[in-house]
Formats: sequence, structure tokens, C-alpha cells
Amino acid sequence: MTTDHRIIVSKCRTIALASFVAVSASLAAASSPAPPLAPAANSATQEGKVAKPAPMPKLKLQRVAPEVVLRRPVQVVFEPGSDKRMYVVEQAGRILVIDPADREAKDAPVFLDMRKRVNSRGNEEGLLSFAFHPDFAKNRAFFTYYTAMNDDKKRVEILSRWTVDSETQVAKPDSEQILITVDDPYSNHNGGTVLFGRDGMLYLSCGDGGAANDPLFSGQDLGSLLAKILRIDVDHPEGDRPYGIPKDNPFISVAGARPEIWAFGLRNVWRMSFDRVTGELWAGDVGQNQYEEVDVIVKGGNYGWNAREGLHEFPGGQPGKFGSDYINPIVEYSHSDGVSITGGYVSRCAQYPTMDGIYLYADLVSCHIWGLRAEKGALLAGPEILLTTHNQLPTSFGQANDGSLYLVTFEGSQDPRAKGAVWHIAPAQ
Ligand SMILES: [Ca+2]
Repeated sequence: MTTDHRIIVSKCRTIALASFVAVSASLAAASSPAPPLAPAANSATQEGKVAKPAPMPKLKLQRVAPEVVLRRPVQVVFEPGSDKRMYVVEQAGRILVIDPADREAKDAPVFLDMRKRVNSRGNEEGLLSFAFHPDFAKNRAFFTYYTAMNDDKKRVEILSRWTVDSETQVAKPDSEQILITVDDPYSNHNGGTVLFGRDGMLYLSCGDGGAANDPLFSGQDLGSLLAKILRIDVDHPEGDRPYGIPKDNPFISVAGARPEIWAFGLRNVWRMSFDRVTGELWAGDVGQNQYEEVDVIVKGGNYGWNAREGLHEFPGGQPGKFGSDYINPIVEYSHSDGVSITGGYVSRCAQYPTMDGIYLYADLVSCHIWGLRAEKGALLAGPEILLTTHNQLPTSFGQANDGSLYLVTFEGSQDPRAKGAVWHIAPAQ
């Protein structure tokens, strides 16, 4: 979501093709005690020649349930095993269910209404993300990540677990169990995506807490959960914690470090996703004044905030921290091409083979959707603009069980009452 004080955007800018800086995959060792797992850096064939990647198709959109009114939709999630049940997250705190094949739908049943628990006053506050447990079919569990005000009227970010009523297929309103509460100093930069990896672990992205410039220097502080990606085991509580710490988390033996941390130095990962084939974790990290970045997240990785913004030294960054000991983004783009990155997904849909392996991402303000191909952290092709949505502001992407992709947008503005839409993505030809 957008950063700083650019709150209201009434019209998307149309911008020429991005002048990206493509970044090689020569990943430097992190400045952290535990080194990251550095991806390999080439896609050479056995003959030593680099295979030419397939061209990327332009994209087209088809609106889902066009008569259903949505307010500030920020995510779509599909029920495991059922592409007929698409869950749309409204930022104010509701989750609605839509059958994307039903083009005549007039309204959408409410799966969860937690608006009274959510603080959605700030542009970046609200119910931000939701995920089903991998064993949802058995345990009927799901998870939410949202901003709230605690009993002392202080801002907090909350990760919690809920249960669904199997008969009604609606969330049990009294089933919330809070797993993590993070003190949040400012209204902006709250992350955040919650999702599960193929390893069965829950991953959560937390922003740096807000204001500007990372004033608490949370990015490089392993004692803080802010500006991090966390990884926890929700199935094995330990002691006082309602969750477990995976034994292979990178900082469990580091004095003063929070053991939940998987990666750090990330300013505000609004959206992230796993590639279903490779298992790689892709993140769009929202920049401050100049650069947005696409990152592939690795264990223990340090992505440089606030010493760096993208590849560049950040003015006002933590003294003495700028250097080369950070993992480079796959690509960065400057604020001449957009203002706030919306991370997407790697397309993995048998119906659309020309899109296979393309990572899609967008910018909330310029409304471009780009595609790129990468392999093991090395850029192979792109990024190219595959579509510009103009007056539809891309807030999120979603992926169905069949691997096909969806786009979520605000219509025209980020006004607090803005309507929104969900779109199915397909190749234009
Ligand atoms: Ca915040």
C-alpha cells in the first residue's frame, strides 16, 4: 500500500516503459550472524549457453461478479480444494465469499465480520491479510492479520487464529485466538501478508512500523519484529507461546534476536507469495522516496533497509550500516514508474502455458502490471509492462487452486469509501 503522505490518488498516471535496473544474483553475504542461502546465478545449458526465455504475453482482465459491491478490497484467497469459494478481504474488516464463475451474483455472503475489532482509520490500517491452514479440510482453521487499538489505546498489529463452523461455512465469531501482538508506533507501514509455505510453516510480513525513514531503526534490529518476515509453527505451541519456533529458523541461537525472524531489513512488504513449483518466496517491498523492489526472500536474508532503499544508500539511514552486505532485489524501479509496489505471484496455470513461470507484480499508483522471469534468484527476462489498468489501482493479486491469477483493485482512488473489484487475469491472445 502507498507510503508516506501520498494518501489520495484520484487518477492513475500513465507512464512510459520503466527504466529498470536489473540486478544480478550475486548475493552478498548478509551482515547477520547467519548467512543466507545464496541462489545460484545462472541458467546456463549444458553447452554453456543461456536458454532464451519464451516471450511474455500481454494480459487481459475479466471482472469477477461485476454486480457485487466491494469496499476497499485488499486480498483474495481461495479455499483449499475449492475454486468456487473465493474469499475477498475488505480492509475495514469483512471477508466475503464469491463464486468467481457466477457472473450473475448480486451479493456475497459474509464469512467474517470483525470490523469492531479492527482499526481501519489510517490508509494502511485494517484487516490486511488472511490465510487458510494447510489442513483446513480437517481442522477448519484460518488466520488473520490486522491492525487494532489495545486497551491502552495504543496501536498494535495482531496475528490470530480462527475456526470455521463446518455446517454454516461461516467463521465462528468467538473463536479468535491471538497468536502474536506487535506494538505499532505509527499508522503506516504495517505490512502485511500472512501465508503458509510448503513446509507447513506460517510466514508473516511486518512493516517497519511507520512514520518515515524507519526512525526506530527497526530494519536492522533483530530484537524487533518490525521490518521483518516471520516464520512460526502454529501446530506446536511451546511453553507460554501459542505457537512454536521452527528449529531451523536462522536466529534462534543469536543473543537478543527474536527467534521468529526469517528475514530482515525489509521496509514494508505489503504482499508476498510462494512459487508453487520452486517454493521460492517472492516479496514486493514498498520503498520510501525513490525505489520499489522485488525480492526473493531467503533464510536469514538481510535486504538492507534502512541503510539502503533498493540498491541505493538511503539518506538518513542508520549510521555505519551502508555497505555491500545486503541481498539485492531481483529488480528495482524508480518513482518515475510508480510509487507503491504490489507484489504478485508466479503464474502456474496449465490453462495458460504462455504465462507459466512469469512473476507478475504491479504498482498501486502508476497502475502498471509487469512480468518478469527469473530462476534461482537471477533475472532471465523482463520486466515488461504487460498491462496498465489506468483507473483501477492494483492492491493485490490472488491465486486459485488451479494456479490461475486474479487482480484486486480500488476503483479510481484510495478514498476511505472507495469501491473495488476483482479481476481474472488471462493472456490477451
Ligand atoms: Ca504502523
